[in-house]
Amino acid sequence: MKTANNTPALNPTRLWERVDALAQYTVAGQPWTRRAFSDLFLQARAWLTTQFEAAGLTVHLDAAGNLVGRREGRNPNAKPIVTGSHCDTVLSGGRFDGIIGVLAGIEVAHALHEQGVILDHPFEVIDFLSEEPSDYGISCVGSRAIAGLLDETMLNARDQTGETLAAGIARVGGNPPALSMPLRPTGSTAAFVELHIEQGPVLETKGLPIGIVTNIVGIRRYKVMIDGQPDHAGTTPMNIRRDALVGAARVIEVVNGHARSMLDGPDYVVATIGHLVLTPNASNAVPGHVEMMLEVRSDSPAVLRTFADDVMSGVRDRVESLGLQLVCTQVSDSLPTHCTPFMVDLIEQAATNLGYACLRMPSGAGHDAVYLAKTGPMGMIFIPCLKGRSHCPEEWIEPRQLLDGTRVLYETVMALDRS
Ligand code: HGY
Ligand code: MN
Ligand code: MN
Ligand code: MN
Repeated sequence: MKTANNTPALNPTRLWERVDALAQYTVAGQPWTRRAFSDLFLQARAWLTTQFEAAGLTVHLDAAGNLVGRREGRNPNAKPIVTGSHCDTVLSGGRFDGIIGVLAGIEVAHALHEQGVILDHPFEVIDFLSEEPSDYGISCVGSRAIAGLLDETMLNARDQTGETLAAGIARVGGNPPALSMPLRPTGSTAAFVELHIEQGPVLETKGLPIGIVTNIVGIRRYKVMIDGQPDHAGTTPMNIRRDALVGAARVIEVVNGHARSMLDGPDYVVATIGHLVLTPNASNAVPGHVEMMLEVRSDSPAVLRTFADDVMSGVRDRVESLGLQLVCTQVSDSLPTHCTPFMVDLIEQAATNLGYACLRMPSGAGHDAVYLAKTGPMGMIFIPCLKGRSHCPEEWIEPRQLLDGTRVLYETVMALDRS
């Protein structure tokens, strides 16, 4: 099962070739973009299916549109050991965020298949649908559904074409009516472990090859709408304008200032307005309407609960004094999540057994693992990425780093199977 130098029979060349192959499914001229629910995403899914099958996995789509590869174990009553992540990207994102968790899972399955190793537990590799915030405004669509947390409001959310999330899920092969219940109830998995790039600078700065995640931030997302009045930019005097973008600028300034004011506090707090749609968006028209997305992340439930209200109550007068209307509506919520302590220990042991120095650390990024934690024990493995950059075309890792992470994933799966 292991080659001479104590390395499982993983095939780093095949693994990296899959990274390159999957990266080709990107919007021409907009590397690297593969938005969930898009035709390109479906083409990538079709390719992934062939790779799952080549790795000896039987493949099916679950009711939430997650692509599930499964390898049966010796014990038909044993709960599955599950790994996976997501192959969708943000706009002009990277080639590794989420993707390496799916491809490393396939490589572990492929090595088991080639070695004829039958585990005690079933082993599953999942490509979760739409981990990134989708055009419907909802992130972690497939993993939320697994936990039974994709509610009616979310399923009825519409994208800019007017399609509902439920219709989108059906279009990619899911079955929305089956989503009123958790697809995987609490206790239905033996364990879930996800390999992911750190998307931050800590491991690279410390020169460490492996991170073991201790906890994952909670994320709250809000739609902020500012209504003013579109007018001619040349003939409307400054004192009677109702310029929605000026109001948006005041909100953005207060969001940023409020999060900065917590920099030296006890909690991890970041807040971002990264998506903004301006109407009519013409150089010679006074902006009439702004719709933007606010996201707040923290390891403190109290901060998540109060941040947006504190900001809006603090800025409302200054926006409404411009003759504008300000409406802030919560769109989604994920609580801060702790990785299962024995999983943290087990991953650390696996990495140490392989000779890797490693670091226990929090995740400022959200992950599907947050929702898989509802189904059973959960752990995450981090590898460094270049300058900690992610959600941008500069995202990069070296083949060696991917192999390091995949070896730790393999050892973790084997240790879970023995436990
Ligand atoms: O946004 C996140 O935290 C993740 O990278 N999708
Ligand atoms: Mn991401
Ligand atoms: Mn990700
Ligand atoms: Mn067991």
